[in-house]
Amino acid sequence: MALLDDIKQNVEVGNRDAVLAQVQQALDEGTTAQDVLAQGLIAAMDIVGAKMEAEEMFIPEVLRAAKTMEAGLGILRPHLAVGDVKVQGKVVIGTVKGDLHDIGKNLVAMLLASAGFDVVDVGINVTPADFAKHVKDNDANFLGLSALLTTTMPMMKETLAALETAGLRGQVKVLVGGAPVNQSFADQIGADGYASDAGAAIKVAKELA
Ligand code: B1M
Repeated sequence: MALLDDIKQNVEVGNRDAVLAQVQQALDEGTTAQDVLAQGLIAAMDIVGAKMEAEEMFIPEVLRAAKTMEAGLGILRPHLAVGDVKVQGKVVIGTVKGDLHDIGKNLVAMLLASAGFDVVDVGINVTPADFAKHVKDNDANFLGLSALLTTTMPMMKETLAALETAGLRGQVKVLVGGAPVNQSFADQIGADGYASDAGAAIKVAKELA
């Protein structure tokens, strides 16, 4: 669809005003929020990622695209609610130590909240000890860990170890995700669940609840 292609291109070049207008236009024309997200916003970040890898785009431009994507997400937010508002449990969610990527984590947090989970987003670059502290302070029964870098994936295992050390592992189900993470890694580190995207995260969290 031409409009979704335009959104994709405008996210890529960081044209915020155009993205805000076009995301709204797409919704007004009856395109679902899920399609705008997948075929417009997320598709753009996949292109940005490929260009970043090929050194055709650099950090300031990537950051601009990321901020533009988040602005578009702001318009989609109320339309992504899944309608089930029964409280499903308390989730602490964050991006692991050494990792500053938060768009995917924010999306997962947003959809979990809209699915009825009580979500405490503790941000980015969170140490294992701080995750354990947040779980304890919030009396959470879920912990969501996001990692976007192969170099930060080991922090997930360290976070599980910190929960164990703090005597909290038994009270909390740990859900992991992020582009380099997969089911076999999740199994290997002893996480309770893995989700490949935000939609799957809700499904897995509900299964674990
Ligand atoms: Co970064 N970066 N980045 N980056 N960046 C990637 C991840 C990379 C794949 C790009 C590439 O080279 N192709 C690459 C990682 C390579 C690797 O490790 N294998 C990379 C790199 C190398 C880096 C730096 C090291 C670059 C440098 O400095 N030389 C640096 C590291 C900084 C750091 O973290 N310490 C860096 C920096 C940045 C920016 C700051 C510029 C910016 C982040 C801005 C921000 O997040 N606020 C950025 C961006 C934007 C990207 C790409 C282009 C896009 C990420 C994104 O937001 N995607 C990314 C390439 C890519 O992924 N295509 C890339 C959209 C988002 C909706 O998807 O985050 O995958 P995603 O989340 C999905 C799923 O993964 C899943 O659900 C989400 C929604 O469907 N999910 C979960 C995520 N968390 C989950 C948790 C769950 C369940 C599911 O349960 C709890």
